[in-house]
Amino acid sequence: MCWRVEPDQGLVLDDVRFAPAGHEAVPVLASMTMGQLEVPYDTGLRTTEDITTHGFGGRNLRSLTPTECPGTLRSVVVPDFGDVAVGDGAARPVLCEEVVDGGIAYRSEEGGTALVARKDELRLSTVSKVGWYEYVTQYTFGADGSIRPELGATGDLSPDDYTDDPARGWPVGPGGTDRAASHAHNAVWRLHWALGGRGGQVVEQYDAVPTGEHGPRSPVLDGTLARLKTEQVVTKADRRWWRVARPGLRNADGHPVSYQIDLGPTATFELTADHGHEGAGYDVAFSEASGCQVFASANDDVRCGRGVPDFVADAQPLDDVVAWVAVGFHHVPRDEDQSPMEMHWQGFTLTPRDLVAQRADVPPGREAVNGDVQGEPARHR
Ligand SMILES: [Cu+2]
Repeated sequence: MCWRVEPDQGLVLDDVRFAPAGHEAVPVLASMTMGQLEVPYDTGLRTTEDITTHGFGGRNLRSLTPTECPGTLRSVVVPDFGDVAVGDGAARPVLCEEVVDGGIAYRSEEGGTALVARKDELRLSTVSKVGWYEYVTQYTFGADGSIRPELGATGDLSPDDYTDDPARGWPVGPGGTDRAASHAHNAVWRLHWALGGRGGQVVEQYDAVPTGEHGPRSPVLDGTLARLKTEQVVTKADRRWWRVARPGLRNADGHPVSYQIDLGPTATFELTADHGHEGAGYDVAFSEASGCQVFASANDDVRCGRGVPDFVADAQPLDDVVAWVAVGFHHVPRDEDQSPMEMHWQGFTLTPRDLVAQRADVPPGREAVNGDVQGEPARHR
């Protein structure tokens, strides 16, 4: 994996690979970064485009200290672009690299012996100050191969965005005064897939739907995988997820390797620039990779479209796949937001599905457990 900083997107990760224990590293993503962040206020009076107007890089990308980063601080020359002026750049410590505890990875007890391990996670993060808000751009790589892109927001409530309307703000001062305006943090990540290398990628949508039939003990559901052959936008539903697979690359069980896109909590949104476009309110979009389709909205190269609805409009066949993952957080301010504001998080998870034939780090004694073992796993050796 490599990292770099762009004036608009801030942190960009390139050539992301994962090496399960005892296996060679598998290429997963050609690149991963933010594609847009909009903050529209419920009053209708203001929207900021924090990536394309202000930028997460340049001067907005803040230098870190061991207080923010107990791990390793990494420096890079950050060109001095910012909201105010353009000057020279200097090498500054902007990237935090740390290994953090990810909690219990597994526990499996048999015959009085518990096989248990915690998991390590590699975490990369940067901090960008945009106006009154300070954003943490964070990517967490689990030892299980999972990847968790997240955006944290702290700093302070904008002093310019108070309202008298109780439907559009929450009082954060004494009594009913000082209603800080509600607003959304609408983020879109851009993931350029390269499972086993660029191209040859296939996108599928999984749905499990109740049939209405009840078996003797439980309701009966039908699970289906549907191929998404062309560029399109998709929306969330219960028990729905998507995966990017590479049919030409199979694990030892003969299953195509894939990664699953799991949306966490999200308030589905339309970016303000997409208003009125068909398919503007998407949760995930899949487009064929293009070097000039960089931002989810306000994309500056108009020949390639202004944003995601334009990128998918010609329904090209998917092969070299970019996924646009949209996660919205509606922020109703509360007294505790002052001051400073406690960090709030939004994001999603990429989970390996059949990258290897068993878990990525099989502990001793479980090597033979692969499929229906007709009994207790530890006794089947
Ligand atoms: Cu907020």
